[in-house]
Amino acid sequence: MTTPIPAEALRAVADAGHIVVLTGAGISAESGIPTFRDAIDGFWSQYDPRDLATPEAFARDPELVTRWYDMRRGMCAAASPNAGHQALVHLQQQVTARGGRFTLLTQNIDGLHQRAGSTEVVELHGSILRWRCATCAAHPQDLPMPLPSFPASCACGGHLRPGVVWFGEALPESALEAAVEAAAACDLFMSVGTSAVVYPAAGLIDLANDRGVATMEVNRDPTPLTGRVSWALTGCAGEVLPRLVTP
Ligand code: BJW
Ligand code: ZN
Repeated sequence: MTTPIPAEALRAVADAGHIVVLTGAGISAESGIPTFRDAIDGFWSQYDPRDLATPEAFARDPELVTRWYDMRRGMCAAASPNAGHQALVHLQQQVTARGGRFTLLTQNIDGLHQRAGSTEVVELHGSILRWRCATCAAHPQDLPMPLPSFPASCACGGHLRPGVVWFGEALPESALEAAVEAAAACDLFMSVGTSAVVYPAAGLIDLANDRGVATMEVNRDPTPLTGRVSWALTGCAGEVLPRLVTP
């Protein structure tokens, strides 16, 4: 179900001086990438993603965790940005053209915002497209798809791991600092396609809510934020965002 968009919400997007958008896996769902908490069919349905996205899982079973990430890397590389990603490119252009500021924070690791044309994207949870050695931190270039072995080896003998942030790991310092600064300064915070349960990203909206500035959610389903935003817009990001942002 897609709700009508209140005129005040449209005005807030059209008039805000500094917009922060925080995206989650829901915005890439319409590109065919399963969300983090969606079940993946077949072999991988027996695993809970929360049990694989940890340093402990990688230490315990590097082959399994590397296979899971390499399969998902293939899905991300094969996907294309959708109307939701494109609407945020238009929004960035419009806000910038009127002399305002636009900050795109994403929890997504798929690189689709950048491929759509968004610039200065703040990747809070890293990228599945960049890998590094878990031992010496070397960054291999041009990783073959699929990887040649599971786990894949570095010249130093260590294992390669995806450049994502696992549960229990710190977010990249510069990304978190940029996110906190922007959320504390914006006059409209939009949360798009995220279940809003993973911290510290889920807490960023409080930096806007606590100052009494406008907040908005765009999501297919209710989340812990739904009752706490100025406008909760129900629907798919690829349908709602283009209606919020007329090109
Ligand atoms: C649509 C749609 C459509 C579908 N249109 N909508 C405070 C309280 C409690 C716990 C903690 C806390 N602070 C920290 C923690 C611990 C932990 C945490 O938050 N746990 C909670 C789960 C309880 N956080 C951490 O461990 C973080 N690290 C940390 O805090 O470090 C501290 C530290 C400091 C110094 C030194 C050391 C440590 C790290 C969190 C990293 C999260 N990483 C992951 C995995 C990335 C790699 C991978 O993908 O495998 O990031 S977890 C996973 O969740 C992924 C996502 O980015 C993230 C958020 O998920 P997202 O994007 O919201 O997706 P879904 O699937 O949950 O939701 C999709 C939504 O879209 C749904 O709502 C759908 O309805 C909707 N939807 N189709 C619109 N078409
Ligand atoms: Zn190495």
